[in-house]
Amino acid sequence: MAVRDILVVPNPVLKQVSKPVERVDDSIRALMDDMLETMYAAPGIGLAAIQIGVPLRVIVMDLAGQDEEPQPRYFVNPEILEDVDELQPWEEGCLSVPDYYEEVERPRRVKIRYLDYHGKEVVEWAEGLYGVCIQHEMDHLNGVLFIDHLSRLKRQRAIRKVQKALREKETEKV
Ligand code: K2U
Ligand code: ZN
Repeated sequence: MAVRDILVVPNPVLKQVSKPVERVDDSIRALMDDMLETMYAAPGIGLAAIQIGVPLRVIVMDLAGQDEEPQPRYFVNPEILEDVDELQPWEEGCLSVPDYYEEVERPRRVKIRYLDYHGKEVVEWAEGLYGVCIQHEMDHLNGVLFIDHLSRLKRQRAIRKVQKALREKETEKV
C-alpha cells in the first residue's frame, strides 16, 4: 500500500471523465487499497481515483466517526439509478480544493448501484452524509468539482485561494 499525491485545482486532470473498470481484479483492489491509505492520511472521508490521477470509475469512503472502528467502503462503476426532487444544502469541502468550504444543494436521497471490493453488485439508497459524499465523489468521476456548482465568482475565489496557499507553501520551503 502507498500514500499517493492528491491533485489540486486547477490541475486539468481533475476535469477528465473517468472510464469504467472492466473487471474488479487484484490490480483494482491494490488501487483501492492505495486510495484508502491516501484518504486516511489526508485526512478525508471520501476519495475518487481521479484525485490521485487515475481516470477509472473507482471511489473509496469511510464515514466512521473518530471514536469508531474504521468502516472502509469501496465503489466500482457506481451509478445513480434514482434520486428525489427534495434538495438538501450541505457544507462541502474537497481534498482537491484544500481549505475551502461552501454550501452545495444536492438531492436528499439517491439510489445507487455499484460493484464492491470483490466485484459483487450492490443496490442501495444513500442519504445524509453518505448521500452527500457519494454524489460528491461521483461528480469527480465525471470531471465535476463541488465548486462547479457555485457561482463563477465563488469558483474563481476558491481557485485563487488554493493557488495563493500553494505559492506561500512553496516560498516557505525556500
Ligand atoms: O472528494 C473529496 O475530496 C473527499 C471529501 C469528501 C466529502 C465532500 C463533501 C462532503 C463530505 C465529504 C473530503 O473528505 S473533504 C473533507 C471533509 C471531511 C469531513 C466532512 C466534510 C469534508
Ligand atoms: Zn472532492
